[in-house]
Amino acid sequence: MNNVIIGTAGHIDHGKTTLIKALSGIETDTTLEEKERGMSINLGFAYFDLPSGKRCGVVDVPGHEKFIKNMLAGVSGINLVLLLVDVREGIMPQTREHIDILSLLGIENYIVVVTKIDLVDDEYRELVVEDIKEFIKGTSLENSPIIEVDSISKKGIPKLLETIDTKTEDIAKIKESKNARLNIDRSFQVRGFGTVVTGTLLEGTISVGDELAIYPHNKRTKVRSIQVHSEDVQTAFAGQRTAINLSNIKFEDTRRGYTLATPDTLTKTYMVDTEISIINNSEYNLELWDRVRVYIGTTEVMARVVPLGIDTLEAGDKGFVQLRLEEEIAVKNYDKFIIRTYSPMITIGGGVILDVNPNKHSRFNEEVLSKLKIQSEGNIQDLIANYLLSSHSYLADMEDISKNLEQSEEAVAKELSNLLSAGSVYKIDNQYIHSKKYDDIKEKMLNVVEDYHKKFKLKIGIPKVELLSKFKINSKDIALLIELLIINKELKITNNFVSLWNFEVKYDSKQLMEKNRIEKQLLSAKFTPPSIKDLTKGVRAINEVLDSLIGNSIVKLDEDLVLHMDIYNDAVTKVTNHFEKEEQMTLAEFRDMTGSSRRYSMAILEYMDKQGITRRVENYRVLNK
Ligand SMILES: Nc1nc2c(ncn2[C@@H]2O[C@H](COP(=O)(O)OP(=O)(O)OP(=O)(O)O)[C@@H](O)[C@H]2O)c(=O)[nH]1
Ligand SMILES: [Mg+2]
Repeated sequence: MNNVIIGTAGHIDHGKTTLIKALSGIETDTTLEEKERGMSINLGFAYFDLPSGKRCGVVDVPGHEKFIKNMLAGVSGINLVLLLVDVREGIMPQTREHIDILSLLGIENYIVVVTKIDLVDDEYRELVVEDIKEFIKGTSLENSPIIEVDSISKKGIPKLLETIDTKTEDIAKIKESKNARLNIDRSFQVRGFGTVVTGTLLEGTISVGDELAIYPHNKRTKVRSIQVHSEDVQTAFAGQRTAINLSNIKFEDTRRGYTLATPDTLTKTYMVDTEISIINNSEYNLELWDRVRVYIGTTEVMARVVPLGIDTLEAGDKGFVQLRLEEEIAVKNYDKFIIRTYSPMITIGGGVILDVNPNKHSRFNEEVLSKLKIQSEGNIQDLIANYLLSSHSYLADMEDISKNLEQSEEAVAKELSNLLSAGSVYKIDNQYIHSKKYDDIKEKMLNVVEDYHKKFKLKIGIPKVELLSKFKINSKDIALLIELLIINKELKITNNFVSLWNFEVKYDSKQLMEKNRIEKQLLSAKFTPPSIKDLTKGVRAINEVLDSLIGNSIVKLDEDLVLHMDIYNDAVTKVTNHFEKEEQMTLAEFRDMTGSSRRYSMAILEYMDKQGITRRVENYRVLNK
């Protein structure tokens, strides 16, 4: 792992800032107030090099319980935590609260640092270390190394550096992502430069010149320059502490809590479905309409609680909750957050977002609960099926799926092929549809076609454009769905008329007689057919028979003229042959080829133009390529 961000944690005055100074030489308590009061109020930032040469970024957090909000803004993006314990005091309230918060956020890598060992004797120190070991049993810190230091004389610091080096070797690689995201933890104005924001780049890369969006207001900005650990760089990578100089943006539009990200990659929302865990020793429960503080990324918002499938979440419980937020946030599925009570402010739990864009649910809806369960378990195959089933459109392509589920296209492709062979999903032209949605659209479509057949018994089918117009689905998707139904032998298409797969026009004997007569007459008339009026003698029943043959054995050239299909095909062959030798064809040439008149030739060629076979240029025609 190349980029490591180390965070501090621990009770007030336990020596976090002093340790960071011992490691990096950087004093992170920078404000006058911090210096005068001898405590950290806001986040501090530093960096240092490990014995292996690796450079680490550091976020130093305040320990005072009043500033937990700042501490929470600092932990976004941290991958190793130094949990500090003052040897004279042992585990204290904020030691516990920080451990709770970090565990709820899913942070897995810790080093416990026992500080101020110069102030006690060896026996006392050993007792405290034993106590700490006892305390971390069963927590996410169990098995973490415990290092003892005196940050003033730097005793134990080399050992700590070595331990950090080994610890950071096996930290899992940050998830690859094309899209950049950085939760802003500071923003300031630099004379002559304009606006600068800082934060840990959580995913993706940011390069000079990139156009990015600031969420949640979604204003666009451009990257003018980038610094990583005080050095100018062209590109910042995921996992780096980054300072970005932005152009085209007002300073007021950047502040802690906002997010800098690739445009159109986060969802702005006032409501999220989540799974929340309540800490084991919480004195507070979560009940319907409780007002809580939600800390997500570097922001804090108020929210109302709507438990789903459960009435109350008590200490140690884990359950689904819809959060109704009082301000808009911009997030992704699987983002983690912390919940604190409104007043007094106490950490009671934390969770993960399962749906960034849900509806309001009735609280005990089985379908909703089972979907959330699938989201929570995170099995990719189920997630894909879930997504295809609940997305607003019928069809989705691979890019769409992998973007929404934040999975690689490779993983999605593998699972899709499993779903295809299991028959849970259908594929058409690189688009996928869930079998339940397929069944739904199939039923609707077959009903429309069947109704048409009932109404127009002698017509070979419903014109395709008419069928398309019956559905309020974008025309490209509906055309693909028709194609899929044809492939699956539910529908068939003849010259742009759609019918049920098994449908055949059935004539009675009288109609059959008329059919034969019309076809024979048209065949023998070749390129000079009688008009429709002459063929039907204006009789409605005959007209119906003639109508039924359109697209089948005859071609309708215009309102007056029809041609036998064989004759028309013959004309097409003649024209194609002509263009094998010639570039152009005049109306007269066509007339001579077919032995017809000018009037007929014009109608036939105009029809061929409409069919896209030929194209008119000035007073001649060319092959339409
Ligand atoms: N003797 C001794 N003093 C220490 C050591 N580490 C810290 N101190 C002192 O302990 C006091 C508090 O240290 P800080 O580093 O400010 O503590 P902190 O954890 O950053 O405090 P907050 O940020 O306010 O939570 C300071 O006076 C330090 O000089 C140590 O290892 N040995
Ligand atoms: Mg401090």
